[in-house]
Amino acid sequence: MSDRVWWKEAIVYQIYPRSFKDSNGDGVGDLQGIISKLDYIKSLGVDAVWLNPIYKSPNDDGGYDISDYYSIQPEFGSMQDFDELLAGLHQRGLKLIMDLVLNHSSDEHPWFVESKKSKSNPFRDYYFWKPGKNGHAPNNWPSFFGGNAWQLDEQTGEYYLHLFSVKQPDLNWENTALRKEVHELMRYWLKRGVDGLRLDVISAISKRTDFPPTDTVDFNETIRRYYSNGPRLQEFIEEVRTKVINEYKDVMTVGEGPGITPQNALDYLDPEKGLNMIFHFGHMFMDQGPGGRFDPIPWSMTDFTKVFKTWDDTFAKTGWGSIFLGNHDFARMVSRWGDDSSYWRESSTLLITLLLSMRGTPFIFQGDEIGMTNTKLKAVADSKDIETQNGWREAQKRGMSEDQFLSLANYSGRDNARTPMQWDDSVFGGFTDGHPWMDLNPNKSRINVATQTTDPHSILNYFRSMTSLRKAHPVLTYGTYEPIETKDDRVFAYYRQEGKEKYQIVLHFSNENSTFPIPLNAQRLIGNYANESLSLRPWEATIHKL
Ligand code: ISL
Ligand code: CA
Repeated sequence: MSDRVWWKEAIVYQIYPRSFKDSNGDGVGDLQGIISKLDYIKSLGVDAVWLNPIYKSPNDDGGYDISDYYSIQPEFGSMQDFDELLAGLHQRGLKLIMDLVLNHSSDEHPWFVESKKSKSNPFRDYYFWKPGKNGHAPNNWPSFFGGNAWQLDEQTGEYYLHLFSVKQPDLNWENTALRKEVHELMRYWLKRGVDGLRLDVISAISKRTDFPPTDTVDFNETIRRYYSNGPRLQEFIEEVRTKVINEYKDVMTVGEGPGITPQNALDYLDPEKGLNMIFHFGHMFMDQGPGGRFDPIPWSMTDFTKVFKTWDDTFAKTGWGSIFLGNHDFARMVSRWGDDSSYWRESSTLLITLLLSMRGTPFIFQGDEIGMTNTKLKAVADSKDIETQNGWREAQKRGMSEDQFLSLANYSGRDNARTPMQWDDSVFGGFTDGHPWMDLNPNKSRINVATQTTDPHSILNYFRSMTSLRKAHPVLTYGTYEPIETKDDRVFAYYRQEGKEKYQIVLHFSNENSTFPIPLNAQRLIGNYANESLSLRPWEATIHKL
């Protein structure tokens, strides 16, 4: 167990501030709200908090469109509130990871406002501008949020690149002055005492500046081949690491890596020159067809378990993995991988067992510790997400009905993850005293923190037991990962081992019964059913020390 560092041992709790806790009755979660819940966060047994973006933003894409990297979104509070939050976390021994969005800015950022003014503006080159081709966009790149990724600007008659929404123009990292600005803003937050950075779509910061047209209709393939892993990626990351990150002690970096593959992931993770970790989407994109998020395809348990093996093998060489089963961009983990009706408790706790017994730093999304589930939009107009709104616009062009589209959005849309946190069974779930910016999931009266706090068998209390178990047995953090072959593909089983210390984890992804041998003399450390049994019950999860 050499090479011990805090971020390998940390369990990270992800907070979507808009939906966590409102302190002043305007219906929007805020920093004072988070401050009021710090003891709750600490009680979970986690070590760090990752905050989704809290910077000034027109909020076209949930704050991922930043108009000022140096100030706090007024709805969320002030810089003073931020310092208070940071101090409050540190007092409790918790670290803070900030989310920096550096692949693009808001179109309302002063850089873009300038850049738009004329072809000769000094900020022109901070973004990607191109003339059209025969009256059309410069190439056929599709945007993540539907439509073409180039937008015509009437004033100068050129197009700018926006891989995400039209209000998120891509920043041009080829420009040295822009890169200096980026380094400066990172220093600003690190100087304030932030412990780590999550770098949004870091895989896309280096563009193929000849902008070759994509020749595939498969969106995720386009991400892999055209948007990610560009020619200067390693150089840009190395510059960030050596000129900025290394100036501060013990700072952790985790990149978000849509489009990375096991073959190129390690390019990001050089111990001296790279990031510490990168989120891959092996399992998250598994059920997406060529059309991406709103084009679901079936997935199998074999595909699912293979992802963990492939990626553990990758990071076993160098680097370090990160484990997550949901976040603010995807469906709720229990609705997606578990059974959120008949076996809601069992499958939630099974997924928690998986998350906290894998090699790699676990990231848990707010609400998953109480088994929050997907919500149901009744009309597309109820969606608060630009991806869903735009997806519907595109779907209509293909002749889809609203009901058809809603079934897709309710399966995989981002609104599912973004409903307000369910603190208690009151009208607005204890999230706000005012009117919430987004409807709560109606199941808040059944699924909430208050009820689960007092129930010893709750998902919440199981989560706490799992975090302390992981801490008590460092082999669950550092030990090797070895999948066990099983006859029943609904049984996901593996060993974690270091030297003579060995653990067996068995996770039964099914509503039926099954069996799996437990070696004699094995000691059961935890399980999501009260007693041991010779058979495997629906969604049973166990950890044994061998
Ligand atoms: O969710 C996805 C698939 O549709 C991902 O591809 C996701 O859009 C992608 O990983 C980028 O996500 C990040 O950057 C976006 C922002 O909307 C997401 O919330 C953020 O996590 C643009 O900044
Ligand atoms: Ca508020």
